[in-house]
Amino acid sequence: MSFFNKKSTFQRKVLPVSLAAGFLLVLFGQQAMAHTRLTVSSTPESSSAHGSTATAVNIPHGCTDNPVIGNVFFLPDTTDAIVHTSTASNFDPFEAPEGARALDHIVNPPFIRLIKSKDAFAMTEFINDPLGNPIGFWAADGEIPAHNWIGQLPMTITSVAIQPDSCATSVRLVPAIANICNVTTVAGIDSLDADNPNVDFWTAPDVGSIYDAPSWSYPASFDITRDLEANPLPASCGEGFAVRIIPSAAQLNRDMPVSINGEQVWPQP
Ligand SMILES: [Cu+2]
Repeated sequence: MSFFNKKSTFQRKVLPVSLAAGFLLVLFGQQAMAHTRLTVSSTPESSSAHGSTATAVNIPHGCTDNPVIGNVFFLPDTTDAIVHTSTASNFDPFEAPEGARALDHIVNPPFIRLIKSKDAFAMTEFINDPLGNPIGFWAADGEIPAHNWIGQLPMTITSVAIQPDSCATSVRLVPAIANICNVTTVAGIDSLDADNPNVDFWTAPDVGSIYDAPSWSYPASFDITRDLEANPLPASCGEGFAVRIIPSAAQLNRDMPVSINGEQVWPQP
């Protein structure tokens, strides 16, 4: 059988199927576009019965039709994170109390431990807070296909206790996540373009960095729920409120760029 015969088989049999698949993709593309999230996204607050939570960054698709070739994930650090409060379960509307600090609501900062795995990416490095504690990682040297594959980057998040004198009934940590599909300069990473073929940002909006996502439907979340029996709300709190902690623009600018051996490789300088 000649190469051309094979090709005609391809055209006869495979092409109609892929055209049909393309048609289905157009029909169901919206629903199929699940966002990058954590596989386990809530946990009780720290207790003797509850330690670290095993979870993973779940990457269900590429940037439009491009495979994901790198990932950045980090939790908010507690030095200058932005703090929101809300009595609405979906944080709509929310308040941004002036001078509020993450440690007003959580006793200890969350850290991560990476679970050894090279399934998706061969190369992984920790991202540390200014004190040297691991709060995230970047991963590269691998590829998650744009469609029909799921990449999972496993880790644990250490347990967090809620401040006894805080009115928080729950604390939502909002990580910053980037799925990198093409290595470009900052000119190629318009974070407000939902269909950017080079990178998808799963970050909070309106922070004031070049890495901000278009809206609150983008960021992932990790919720810590208060143990209302062991750690009851102060009487003055009434029903209490939910707290949301997100990385500051300063942290995004510090932790988002990827450097190898001290040399920034993404975004390209
Ligand atoms: Cu999506």
